Amino acid sequence: PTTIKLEDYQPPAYRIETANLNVLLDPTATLVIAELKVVRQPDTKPGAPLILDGDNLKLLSIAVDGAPLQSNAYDVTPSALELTPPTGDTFTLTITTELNPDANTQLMGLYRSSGTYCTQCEADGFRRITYFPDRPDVLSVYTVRLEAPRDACPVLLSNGNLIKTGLVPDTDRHFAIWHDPHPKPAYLFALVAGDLAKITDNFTTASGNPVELNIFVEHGKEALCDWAMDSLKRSMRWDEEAFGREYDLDVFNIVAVSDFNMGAMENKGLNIFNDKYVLADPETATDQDYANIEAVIAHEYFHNWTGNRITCRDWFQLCLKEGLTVFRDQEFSADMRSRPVKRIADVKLLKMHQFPEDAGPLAHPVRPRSYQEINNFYTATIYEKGAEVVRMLQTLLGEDGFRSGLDLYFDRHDGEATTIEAFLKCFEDATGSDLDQFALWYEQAGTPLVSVNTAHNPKDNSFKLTLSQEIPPLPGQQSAKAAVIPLRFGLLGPDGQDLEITTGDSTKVTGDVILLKRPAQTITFQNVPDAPKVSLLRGFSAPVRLTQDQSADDLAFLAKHDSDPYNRWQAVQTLATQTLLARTEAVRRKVAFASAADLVAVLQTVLEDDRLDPALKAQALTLPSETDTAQDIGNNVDPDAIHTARTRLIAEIADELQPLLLPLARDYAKDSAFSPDAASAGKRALSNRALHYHAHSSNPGAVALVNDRFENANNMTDRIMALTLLVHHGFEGAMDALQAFRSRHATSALAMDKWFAARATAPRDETLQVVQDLIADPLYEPSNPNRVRAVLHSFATGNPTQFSRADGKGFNLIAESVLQIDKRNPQVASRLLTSFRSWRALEGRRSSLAESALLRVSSSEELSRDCRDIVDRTLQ
Ligand code: B3K
Ligand code: ZN
Repeated sequence: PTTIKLEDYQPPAYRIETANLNVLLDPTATLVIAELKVVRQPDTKPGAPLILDGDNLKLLSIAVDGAPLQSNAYDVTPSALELTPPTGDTFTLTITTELNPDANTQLMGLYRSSGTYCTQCEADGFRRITYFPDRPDVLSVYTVRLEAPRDACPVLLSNGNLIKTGLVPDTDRHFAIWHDPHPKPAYLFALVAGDLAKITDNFTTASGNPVELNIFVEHGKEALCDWAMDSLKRSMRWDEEAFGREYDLDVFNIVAVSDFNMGAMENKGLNIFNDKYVLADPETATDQDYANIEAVIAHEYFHNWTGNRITCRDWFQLCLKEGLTVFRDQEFSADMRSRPVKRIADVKLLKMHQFPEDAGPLAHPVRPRSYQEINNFYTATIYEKGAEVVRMLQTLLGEDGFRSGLDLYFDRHDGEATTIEAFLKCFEDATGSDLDQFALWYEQAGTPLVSVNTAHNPKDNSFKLTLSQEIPPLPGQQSAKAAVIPLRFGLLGPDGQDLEITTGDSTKVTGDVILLKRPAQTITFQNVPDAPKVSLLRGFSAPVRLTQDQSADDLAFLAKHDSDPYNRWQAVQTLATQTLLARTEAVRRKVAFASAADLVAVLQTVLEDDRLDPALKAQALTLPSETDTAQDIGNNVDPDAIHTARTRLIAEIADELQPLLLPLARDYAKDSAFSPDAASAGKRALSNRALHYHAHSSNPGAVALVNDRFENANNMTDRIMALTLLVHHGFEGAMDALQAFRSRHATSALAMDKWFAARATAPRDETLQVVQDLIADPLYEPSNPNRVRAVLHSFATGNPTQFSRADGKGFNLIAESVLQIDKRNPQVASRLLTSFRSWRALEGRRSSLAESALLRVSSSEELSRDCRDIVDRTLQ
């Protein structure tokens, strides 16, 4: 396999100024006639070879300036078309290709989902539509004519504005012509054709331009689009207010399809979505779904500026658009909802997905230096760590400095395909700061470990804080340089109030931020009469791990008094982690557990604190997951021991705090009308968390209460929570509930995905067989990525004891499934394969069984490039 390297980047030899596509749609024989105006670049010698990318294309004809080329005048390989062009500065290339959308099971390029034609071109799907320089630094103005039968495809969409529609004389066909005035890379091209319903709304930009907004869905699903439309309008307004960014076309279209490899795609003016991130009503969507829809609609919309108007020079710069756009969607959700609750949710996600990635064989820098398959780099590191890096920039430069740098970026690079260097330069120029060392965040993989030591001297009332940093060695990165780490902090006095900070050294401390720039650094604070409690990394101001000696008393103190809500939550989590680690060790050694009284007391304080938002309470009451705990243990991990320790701890807390938890679980206002707003969602989250504890308790009434919640739920959040508890605990009533849920939701694929996932994640021995049965279920659809993920991905990533079974059968099931899926859809297969990424951290027996399963995948001769890349790196 070829490795593509950042250092090998060469600007394109030819650009395509305009691309006129005429697409004659047919399920098995679509014709694409591409008329490309090619412009030779100043540095390119006249007549230098022109190489166009292609993948799985049937070439019918090719002409230069209208003259057909004979087949000896060009070379076609499986991945390219090469020809010697005319020596002039510009010429026109006309290429006709034939495609078979129905045979496209990879869901890259042009394919059909439930009969609707749609496209996915990022990162390199356009080359599956026509021969083209399929790279993000070739920007072209597109005019697209679509033609299809009127009956089958009344709706014809492409990027930009609609120019013309009409009938094709003497046929049953019609056409539409779309023109996108904004030059764009091929990965942002899209078309959709089919028989779809739409809901319409409108928006007036800050400058007074009217914009038509449409969401297209399958007929009958119109009523499920209101939340998405509302989210879109709020996103558009917010981007104007928060970043001064206006929309720039007459129409903004969103199309929801059911077969989609990822969440959604930001094609210019024509976003295509996995319908999971569009469709919602209380009957089928959870509170989490509502929040996700709001965030993904916003994310794709925000790409219009960060990604589309300013795009990436090459795919190594992927975080330029993704990290920045995730940062923007996080800020949007924080403004729409509770900022601390959103921050905690984002950090949990980062620790759950990105930290393990960054600690294992698939670790890579936020800006990778090489890749074999770019589609494997749409990772938590590029997205979520990428967003954290942008957030640190904001912390370092302050809100005003950050905003002025971003304004300069929009100003300076609008219409360009650019780089991380150019991005950082804008912040340097706007604020006069030097970001050389900061740039290391883009270059080095691995999560820095920050260690903390303190010393209080009552004689001179001084307090010393010594901080050091290191990045543990990784494959291909033996040593790392010190990064610049902004640590937001506070020192708490005996009354729990933040002390006034006095230190002589302003190069290390600015306001409430410590800048850790060297491998180790000591800061001395003056006027500190009593040893303070240190609250470090407030708001999770840097994507690092912290090791700090903190007693249960210190943590209880912080959990109660810290003025930073994130760190209040973190203190509870740290205490819970300490308890979980000690108890996991006790399970393994078969010795008695230490008391959990400290943790119980802290949770009690949380529950009794009337000032706390219910959503925050729910988060504080959620113990670190089994995956988090495995990550904290680091090596020789026994998932069964973690599971046993965690389950027993939950049961103990449930019994101890029953007087507080039971009323929350029981007296929840189930009759009040449903509303998806954040405050109502927070109340549901807290009640469901209490119900979750109660289900683990020794109270004999628990089974009845969970059944009752299932039967009386008036929304999906409550219903699926209750169903999951019934199934995971094997409670009486579970089978009936599964049946009832299935009858009720048989026609909603999104609701049924939850049913499949609830079953696949049950931490029970029989789940292995259940998963095999689920794959054989008539409702299982191997061609539908959401359904495959609901079963297999849920099992592999959400069921640690069963995936990592001591008999290896969980690994084998996933390995076999990967091989099966790979034949149809490499992107879905390789994503599933990444669930092995922490295999080396498992205890000996399990890790060697995981290795055998990986070797079995590796030995397949027909592996896609996607899976080959993942399996090679995972085994390295
Ligand atoms: N840019 C797309 C992701 C494309 C993934 C290609 N394998 C969605 C997004 O990040 O908004
Ligand atoms: Zn994105």
